[in-house]
Amino acid sequence: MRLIVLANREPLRRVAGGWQVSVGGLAAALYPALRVGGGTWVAWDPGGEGGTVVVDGLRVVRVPLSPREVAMYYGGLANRALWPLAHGFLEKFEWKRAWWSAYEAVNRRFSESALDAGDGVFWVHDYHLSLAPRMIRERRPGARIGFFWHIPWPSLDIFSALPAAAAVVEGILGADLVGFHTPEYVRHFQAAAAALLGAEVGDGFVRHRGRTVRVVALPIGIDTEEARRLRQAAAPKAHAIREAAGGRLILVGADRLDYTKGIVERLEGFSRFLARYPRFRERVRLFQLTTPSRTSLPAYRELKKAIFAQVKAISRRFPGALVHRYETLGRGDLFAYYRAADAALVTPLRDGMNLVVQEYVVGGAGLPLLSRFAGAARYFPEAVLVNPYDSEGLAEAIFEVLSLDPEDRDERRSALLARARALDVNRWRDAFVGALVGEAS
Ligand code: GDG
Repeated sequence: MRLIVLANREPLRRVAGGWQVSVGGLAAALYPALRVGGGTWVAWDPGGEGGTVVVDGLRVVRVPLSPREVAMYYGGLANRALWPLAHGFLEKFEWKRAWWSAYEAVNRRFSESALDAGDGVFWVHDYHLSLAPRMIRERRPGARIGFFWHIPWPSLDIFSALPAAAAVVEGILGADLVGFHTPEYVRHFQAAAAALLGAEVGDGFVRHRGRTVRVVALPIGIDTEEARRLRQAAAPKAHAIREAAGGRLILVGADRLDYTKGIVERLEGFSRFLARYPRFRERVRLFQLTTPSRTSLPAYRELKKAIFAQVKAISRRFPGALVHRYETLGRGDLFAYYRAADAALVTPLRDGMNLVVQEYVVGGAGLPLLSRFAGAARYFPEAVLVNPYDSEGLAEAIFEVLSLDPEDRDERRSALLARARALDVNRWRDAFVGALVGEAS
């Protein structure tokens, strides 16, 4: 079987004298499946040159986009329309017809590049490329096509705000198999298909225009073996972090700078915790690790300002209790913080799944606080589940997690570890591809 993956981001990073397949995330997970039979990955080329590169047996077809297309397809439709809507942030949702036209054109370009890659099984990823399954189907009706939506699928009343809502659902239904992280997102997608297209829906399927599309909940995990290795290698750096903290208990938060991640609300909760439990003021340090993201968009620039102002205020009020690092850390450094931390604060306001909590479960030393509104909450019930909007509740949960009986904590940790292993990303990939290809026989 030859796999042809379509995803916005390319699975490459530049190294001296050429390219390397990137080490983390989706790329690393799909790579083993792509190498079998000489797979292809179609992605946006941020350098704008285009062309094909072959790295370690993987062909990467790079789609060049003009700056205008990037601003409209990626900065506009994907990240100012679909992203906020999918996460339930109606007040941040914006719509422009020109963005939609650019989105259609770019989806077409990706689809054509994928079709030009020859015969194979297509696997399309995420909200940037929702129209590609149908576009591929139109040109190659017998194709085998899978689609995975990595972010939440909102309820119908929210999704209906999108003027192109029906076209997005119809685009996705070009696939044979559609995957989401949770049964709730599956139900919401089916409700949209029924209401907007008049499709027939039932247990695990949507029937539309004479075709039956399977719709499944298949939660993504992390590469647990890689995380275990990173944890082991992080021992010296974790020790140095603890030493430098001078005996304080350590908390960690790690996120892309994004309004869905609840960073402002988390810092507010932390500040309340320190105000309410004075004896912890000199006994705790929170490392908030924030990776720059979508920096050209106004909402992200405003959020950055708000976070920096808040960090300043908290640091003034409680010296030494908060360290904010705004940069992209290497994986080794990230895992050193996980390993050093007595608890993690994973408190998104809404998240399709959330991988950070899984990384902390494998790489960390204590229990995570986990938002009820992350897809991961239903798969990690032994975490300390919180409502991220409730700063007083967060303050109490921080107290609770730092005061847990060690036996209880360790039991819950083992249970969480078993759950992370069960979701391993290699299983996820094999389950999705297996279901997709199995349907062909
Ligand atoms: C989307 C959905 C879904 C973070 N800081 C650094 C760094 N990271 C890495 C983490 C983790 C990844 O970024 C973030 O993954 P999440 O799942 O938490 O969030 P999104 O980026 O929003 O991902 C999400 C996911 O897709 C998969 O389907 O779970 O719900 O929103 O791996 O470790 N990595 C490095 N330096 C950092 O400073 N190297």
